[in-house]
Amino acid sequence: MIRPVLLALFALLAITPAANAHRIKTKTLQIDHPWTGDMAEAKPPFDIVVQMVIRNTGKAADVLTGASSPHAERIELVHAATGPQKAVEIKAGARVELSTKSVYLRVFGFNKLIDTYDYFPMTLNFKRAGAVKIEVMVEDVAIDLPKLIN
Ligand SMILES: [Cu+2]
Repeated sequence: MIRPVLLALFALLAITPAANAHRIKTKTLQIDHPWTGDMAEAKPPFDIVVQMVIRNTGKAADVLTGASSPHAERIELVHAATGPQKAVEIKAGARVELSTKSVYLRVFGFNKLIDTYDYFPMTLNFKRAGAVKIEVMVEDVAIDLPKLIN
């Protein structure tokens, strides 16, 4: 016999928005919706761009120093206007958006076609929080690869 309480719980689970599921939390960081564009018919290896929002919920500044993925030759922080960048500081309480409008993660030599709405693994490296594993979603939109400066 299924009790009404259980039924109510199932109903709640069913309406939980998908966006809430795509948040990675550590003690001091909250990473929302890391994503890349539709890979369409790209032929591996190819370059992609990864965007996300990082919030520092801790009491001390942290610094994103790099990233890696088993599917990537290498990943670099790149500023759309000024080129390669060593790190991105996220002050205590601050929110930083990694996007092609400013600083973004540029993935070189991605070696696998991932279907739209699927995910691939990436590790972000922070000075304080250390290695943080995330899953990057392949969205149903195209991202133009910004021209590389330098
Ligand atoms: Cu997401």
